[in-house]
Amino acid sequence: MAQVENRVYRLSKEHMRANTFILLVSPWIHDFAAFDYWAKPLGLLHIASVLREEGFDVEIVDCLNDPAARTTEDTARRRYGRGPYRKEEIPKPPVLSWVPRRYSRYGITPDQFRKRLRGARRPDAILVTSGMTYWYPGVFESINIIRETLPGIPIALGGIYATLCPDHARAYSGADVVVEGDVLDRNNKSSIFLKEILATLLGRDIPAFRSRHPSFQIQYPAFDILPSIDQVTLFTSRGCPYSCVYCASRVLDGDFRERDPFSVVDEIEYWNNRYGIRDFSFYDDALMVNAERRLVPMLKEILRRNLECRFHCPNGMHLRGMNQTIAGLMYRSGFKTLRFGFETSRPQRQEIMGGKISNQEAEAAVEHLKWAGFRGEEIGFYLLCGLPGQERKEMEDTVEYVASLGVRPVIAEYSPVPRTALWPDALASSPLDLAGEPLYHNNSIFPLLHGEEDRKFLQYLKQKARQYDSRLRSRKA
Ligand code: B12
Ligand code: SF4
Repeated sequence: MAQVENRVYRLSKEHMRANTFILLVSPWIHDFAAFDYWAKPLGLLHIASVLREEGFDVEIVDCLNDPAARTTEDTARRRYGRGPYRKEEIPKPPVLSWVPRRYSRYGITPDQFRKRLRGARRPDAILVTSGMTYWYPGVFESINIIRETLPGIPIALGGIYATLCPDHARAYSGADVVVEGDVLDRNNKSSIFLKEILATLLGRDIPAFRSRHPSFQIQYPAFDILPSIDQVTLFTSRGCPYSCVYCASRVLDGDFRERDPFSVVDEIEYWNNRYGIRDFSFYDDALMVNAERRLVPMLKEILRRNLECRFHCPNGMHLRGMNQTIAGLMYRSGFKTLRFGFETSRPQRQEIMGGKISNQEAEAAVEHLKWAGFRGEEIGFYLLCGLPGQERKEMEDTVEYVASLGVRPVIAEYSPVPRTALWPDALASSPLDLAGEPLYHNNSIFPLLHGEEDRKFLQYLKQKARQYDSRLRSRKA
């Protein structure tokens, strides 16, 4: 009986939603530099999956994952699902006119964007996502063009910029609704939240959603609506149990939640079998946490099912907990790109930054990884440079220390992030109006060290890191 009732409910709900068409938009990046390091609009694709499951018609216009977002040469340079974007130089925003670098729009051209918007059926509502806070000009440009091309359609804006700078987004983006936070996993009430957003946009009530469970557990993000896919991005967990002072993970994702490792392997197998995808990247903030009950069974299962895939970890993993078993399983199951968050070799600062790793533990982790078969140039340590109060000597010592371990020092310039514990210190240390202007959060302008001397120092440090890197590569040759 329950089944019959369910079916009647489902039919009537689908009937009511039939032909309600939601267009999703993933906007451009405007920046001094951008490279596709396995970037996908994962949040929007999760939303697409839920909406489709609920009977809505869904399409996406993706300024970055459209085949036209790459020139033929860019496509030829793509490897393992990553590569350069097509770019077009545009004027710098006036507040960045002093930065001695070119500024570009990355992705498809504005005309191609208009064409994609006109090519789709007239939508009932549009959901626009956003990435880094300092990428908001690309978001605003997309919303302006949507307004011109498809006047009168309600627009909601969500994503990372909208969550971290909601007042700015409400004041200037031009969206009808600005949504903060994670819409899918809010204490299992997320789909109710998404339903409310749609009801506001459409101006009518919508029947309750069926899916009340955290969708990332069971519904795969709708990668198949992208115009092309050469890699798939995955989560095995959301959030992070740590609370590092410079990080917004908790604000964005809430509490730490883990997936069943076998369901992750099912998802990998699904994309591999159905779409021939071989490259997978993990967006987890805490892939290594609780490895014995998540990562280890997942890797064993990948090996058991004989899946021939390549795995990439562009988002820094934790070094703590790395042992021979994990390193061996990672190597054998096809991990190709390893990036770890190391930050600094200064023990005092390691403590301040959350006590996630010590030099001794880092050394042991490198030994295990190399023992398993990874080469030095496959292992990158992210180093945070330009923290409030950080001296040049500390940054240089850290680069040298990492090079001495025979792995790659990868310099990550500190980007001050609103709503983090370090934000007040960043405001106090920077002469720039970080609170009023998100463009100043850009790591490319090294927001806390932006004087001429500091810029030269950073160039020197990057050059040094590159030299160590090429030494590692030539050792291989
Ligand atoms: C994966 C990741 C990366 C990847 C690629 C990201 C990309 N797509 O371009 C890599 C590793 C390359 C990267 C690099 C960097 N990153 Co990063 N990254 C992340 C990470 C871990 C996940 C982002 C993500 O995709 N989440 C997954 C999806 C599911 O979430 P979502 O998109 O937010 O979507 C949900 C909601 O927002 C909402 N939603 C989304 N869109 C919409 C639309 C509507 C209409 C609605 C209603 C809802 C909605 O619903 C979705 C589902 O619930 C975040 C941290 C985090 N936990 O979020 C940091 C984060 C975004 N990165 C950050 C930083 C600092 C960086 C670097 C600057 C680090 C450095 N110093 O080098 C670089 C900069 C790279 C560059 N210049 O391009 C900062 C943000 C900085 C900022 N000012 O905005 C974050 C927040 C981490 C932090 N430190 O706190 N990053
Ligand atoms: S920096 Fe990494 S370890 Fe620290 S809270 Fe953020 S995601 Fe977690």
